[in-house]
Amino acid sequence: MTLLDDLKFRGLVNQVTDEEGLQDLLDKESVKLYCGFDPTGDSLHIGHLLTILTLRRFQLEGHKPYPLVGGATGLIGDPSGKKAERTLNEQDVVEGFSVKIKDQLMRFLDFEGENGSTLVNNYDWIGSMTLIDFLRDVGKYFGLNYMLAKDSVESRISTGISFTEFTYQILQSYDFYRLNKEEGVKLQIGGSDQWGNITAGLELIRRMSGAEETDRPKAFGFTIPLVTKADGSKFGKTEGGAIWLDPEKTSPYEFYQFLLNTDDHDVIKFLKFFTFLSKEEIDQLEEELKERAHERKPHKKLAEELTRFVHDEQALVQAKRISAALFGGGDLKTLTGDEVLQGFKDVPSYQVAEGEKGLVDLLIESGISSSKRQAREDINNGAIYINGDRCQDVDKVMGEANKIDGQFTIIRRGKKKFFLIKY
Ligand code: 383
Repeated sequence: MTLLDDLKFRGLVNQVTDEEGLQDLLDKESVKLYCGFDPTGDSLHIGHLLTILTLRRFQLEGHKPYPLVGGATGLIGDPSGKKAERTLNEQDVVEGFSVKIKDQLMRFLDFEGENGSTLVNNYDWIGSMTLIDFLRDVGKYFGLNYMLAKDSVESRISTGISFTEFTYQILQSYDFYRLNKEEGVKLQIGGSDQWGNITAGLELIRRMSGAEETDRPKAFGFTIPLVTKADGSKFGKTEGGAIWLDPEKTSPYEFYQFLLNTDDHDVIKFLKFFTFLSKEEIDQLEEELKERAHERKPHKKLAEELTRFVHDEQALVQAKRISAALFGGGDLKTLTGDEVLQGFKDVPSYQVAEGEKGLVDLLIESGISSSKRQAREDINNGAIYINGDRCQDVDKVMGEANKIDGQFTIIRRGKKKFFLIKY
């Protein structure tokens, strides 16, 4: 199967400027391709992952990715797909974000070997450009009507768009031109929201390099679809916010659980999008879903593959251990302190003083039970669990033996109310 056929099988081809031409080029040489990421936050999120994985698919077939950090464009703000004007971030904030985004990109692509990636930052060429040069050498190639007709602008005419964001398409176009001219980059990829900016770049390359003579463009554009869900809700958002790739913002356990909870209607599509499993393996899992849906094998595979890719094997093992301890009848007492913190990040927690303490006092001090009477009643009724074990002893004295990894006690009241005691 050729790379393009594989991308088609996965549903990853949204639009291509000249499919036949691109196929020829990919057959002929190791193609340099790029995709940009603006530092608008301190981490990439799961919405960015599909383009990163697509860069990786090209790389695995021998092509050379140029991930680009938008140190300059991040100071301006892309109006594509945005309903309202963005607020500008301070320059030092954008610089800080750039470093973080760069570090993340470095983890997902190979930087060694013949087709090792080259990381670039458009601040390196846009940052030092003068206004006069910009207007004379680049702006002159852009017709106002052409710019106004772009979706990103057209959709904002009635609600408003600043000159700053209006100009964005010229900057991204200039990047493509620069990378094409200086590095021989011939392909830009992005999500479907980037189609307007990508085609504007191709137009600029054509005009500035005078490539009209040849009947085929010197460069190509390719977009992948936006990730949509069968139920129409937005992918990658939970009650707790976005699913981030930074383990400090979304723990590997949360990341794993998010994927494990994928809807049956989406799971095969997501396996194609997000994993490197072969067509045969995915077909097999589709059968599993039909025959033994309750076993959730495809969901487990999706969560495993992607947690391992974004985090690592150890993080995956932890995520599975936490999941088993919480939902699979596993033993809470065998978790490490770090695993407890991941698994119980969102439950109420209480800091209590060290030393021996009666269970009744602990329940009151931490606010789990509202009064001494209530605490005794809860214990007598069998509603209180210490680290997963029911405790009906009202005289129970808590000690070292009730701590997990010497740091925590997990109290459960009733079926599902968890509390984390920290010492
Ligand atoms: C900047 C300079 C370039 C080329 C691209 C850019 C960034 C681009 C953009 N991309 C999004 C982002 O940065 O705004 N103008 O958050 C997202 N991408 C990728 C993909 C996506 C897009 O980083 O669809 C989702 O992740 O293209 O929204 O010279």
